[in-house]
Amino acid sequence: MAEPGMSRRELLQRGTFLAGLSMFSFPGMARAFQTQPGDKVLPWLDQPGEIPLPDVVQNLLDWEKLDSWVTPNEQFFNVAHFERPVVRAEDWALELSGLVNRPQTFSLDELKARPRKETVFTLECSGNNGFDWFKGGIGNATWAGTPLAAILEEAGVQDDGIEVVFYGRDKGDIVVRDIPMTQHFARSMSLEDAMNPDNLLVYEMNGEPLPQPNGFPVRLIAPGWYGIANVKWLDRIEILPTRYMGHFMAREYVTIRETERDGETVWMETSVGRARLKSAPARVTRSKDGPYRIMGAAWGAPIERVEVQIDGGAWQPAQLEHNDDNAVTWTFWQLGWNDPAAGEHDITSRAVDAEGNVQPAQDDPFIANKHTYWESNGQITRRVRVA
Ligand SMILES: Nc1nc2c(c(=O)[nH]1)N[C@H]1C(S)=C(S)[C@@H](COP(=O)(O)O)O[C@H]1N2
Ligand SMILES: [Mo]
Repeated sequence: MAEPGMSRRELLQRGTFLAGLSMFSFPGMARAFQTQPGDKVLPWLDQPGEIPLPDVVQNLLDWEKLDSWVTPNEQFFNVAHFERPVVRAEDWALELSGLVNRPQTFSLDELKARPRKETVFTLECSGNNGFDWFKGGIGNATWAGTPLAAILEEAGVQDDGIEVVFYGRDKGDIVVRDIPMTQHFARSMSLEDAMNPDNLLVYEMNGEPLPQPNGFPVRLIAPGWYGIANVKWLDRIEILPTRYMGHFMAREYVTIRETERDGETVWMETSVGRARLKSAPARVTRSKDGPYRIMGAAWGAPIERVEVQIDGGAWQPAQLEHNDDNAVTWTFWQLGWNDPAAGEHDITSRAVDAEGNVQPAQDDPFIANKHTYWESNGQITRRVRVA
């Protein structure tokens, strides 16, 4: 939403200015919450429960310990639906086939010899906040690789090629209509979405070779998309003349919403795709000399502002930090909390994007009438006790 008195052009200029400034004055790793020595974290009363699928979801972000805008690799969550294949770079190649004039195979060295591009992107699992144990399926990293678009262009996608399928090395057993199958993990995008210049074939994460749980040696990074689209252990790209309806496109990672249309209930099923506007309280601290502070993050769209509500009271504007004015990296925020009464308190945050969209409340029909757990971007409430 535009500030009063600011033209579109001024806003754009401000955006460019802020982007330049932040690159200049905060080299990624140095960015952090401004915590003072002696700050004490008040533990959340609603701690996430045990992960019921410890083979699938690992290393979730501990919000209370979050202190770096870029998530160190060893603190980055990971999700694997089938297995975590250990791939040796020497035994790996990326195959590009299907409706292309020049099918290609790339070794890791060949990919690394191509133009290198870095991007900072906050990756969130679309299942995050879909369960009480799942609150930390998010992290922010600097990813380095080579643009996908040039590779597709050089291969020459044929006129009837409309869909790009990305396959992982990992595979597993699934049963559909009583048919048992062993399939590789796969996700697809329309050719137009795949050609987005921001998409990278990534071989580095925060300056290190891509860690094995995060897809070594190469993964797709599609900034602005939920985690599921960012295929790890990538070893095959195939161009199809039709939409792809694989397991993780058309059966799992399908959001089911009950909607209303002219008084009729219409059930909508959509494949999980682009990230959604969201925020979360990260932690509450108490400093040595008294004052309390609430800190958190907001992501999924260009963040215009974040507001915080305590015990259902008035929404108070938080102060934004590290707001890169883009849709693909998280913004940190904080709010001073003066003289909270002793006892338990509810803390809720909501983000507002540059177009004025507000992160939905939990009782908003958009969330309340969603029957699957993916894309749970409703407002998050956490609970603390003040002594
Ligand atoms: N090959 C492959 N890629 C995958 C997955 C997978 O199971 N196999 N999981 C996806 C999901 S659901 C998420 S949330 C992200 C998580 O990325 P990370 O493990 O690097 O955090 O990877 C995606 N890419
Ligand atoms: Mo995910």
